[in-house]
Amino acid sequence: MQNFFTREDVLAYHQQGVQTIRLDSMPILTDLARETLQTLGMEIVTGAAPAAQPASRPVASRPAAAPSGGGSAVGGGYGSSAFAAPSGGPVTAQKLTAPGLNKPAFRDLICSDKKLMGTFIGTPHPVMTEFVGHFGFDFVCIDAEHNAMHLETVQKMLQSLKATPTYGMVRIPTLSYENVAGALDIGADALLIPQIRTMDDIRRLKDYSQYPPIGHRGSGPSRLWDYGDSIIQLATDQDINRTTNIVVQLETVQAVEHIDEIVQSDFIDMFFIGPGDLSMDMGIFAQFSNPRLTDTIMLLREKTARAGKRLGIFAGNFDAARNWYAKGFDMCIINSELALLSSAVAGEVGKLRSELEAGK
Ligand code: 3PY
Ligand code: MG
Repeated sequence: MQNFFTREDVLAYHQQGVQTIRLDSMPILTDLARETLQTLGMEIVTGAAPAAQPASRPVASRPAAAPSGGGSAVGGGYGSSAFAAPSGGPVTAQKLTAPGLNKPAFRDLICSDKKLMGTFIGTPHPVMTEFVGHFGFDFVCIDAEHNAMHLETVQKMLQSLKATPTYGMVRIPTLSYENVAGALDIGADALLIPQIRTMDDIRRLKDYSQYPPIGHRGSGPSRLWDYGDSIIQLATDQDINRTTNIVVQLETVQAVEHIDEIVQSDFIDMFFIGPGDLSMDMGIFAQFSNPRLTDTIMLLREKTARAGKRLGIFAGNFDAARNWYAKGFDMCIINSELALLSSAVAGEVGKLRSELEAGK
């Protein structure tokens, strides 16, 4: 029977100060175990243990009742490795999630000085998401605000990105506990929060998105925690709330009025201007060259920069994105996959038809 070796196993050795783990034979490593070994500079070697090595493996957490006869128990859920007492014994938990590309945390990008590029996904289907996931964007933003997709669909779309180099941000439809905690639990790499208006909205967002003692987000064996396999991190990582990436939209007059307070929110990693709704709220819908709008956008740019916050903006096309990057913006969401498709086709069908008809 081949053993599986999970992140919790690595952490258990690490807590005992072991850097080089000696085992009789090489176990199957889950991708999280491999990542953790790498991060902690640890290694597994096979062969006889020197006298100083612990004789048995310090298993952090195993299923309480492993099947008899040496059968392999499947990890995941509260009944699995996550909360069982350290007890030693054979490693039997198996990771349920398929291995994906070894991407660094999205946080490393969001908090870097890299100019980020993404597009909205409006088609509620994993095939389109996966397809766009190979275009070279840093991320796609699954837009559940303006499209008919609920968490079940969004989860499948996020799963489809796992084998692409692209991250999955999710724009939730409204500010509610179900949407914020739910989208994080299904594994969104970042959340985009629309229609924020007041400091009360900001306080609610903080409460829903952060684990205690900062907020009241509930913990559970969700996809985010490998269905329970890696939920022990909630106990071992004192700074676990910092793994949550929150991007807040500035697209209302009220948000502009409260900007000095809003930019001080420490749990927000980036802001994002929605020029469509902002112009709508200002009574000048889609007048994108109106100085009232452009001055407001640049005021928001100045205020966020002064507070040391990164700022993104919606761009209608690639030229608009070039323009915003040149003005110091850190991230652009360049329209949507449907708009990009439409612009590739626009005029071409009619042009070819006219040519064919002219040649008759
Ligand atoms: C807006 O322009 O209102 C947006 O939300 C763009 O994403
Ligand atoms: Mg908007």
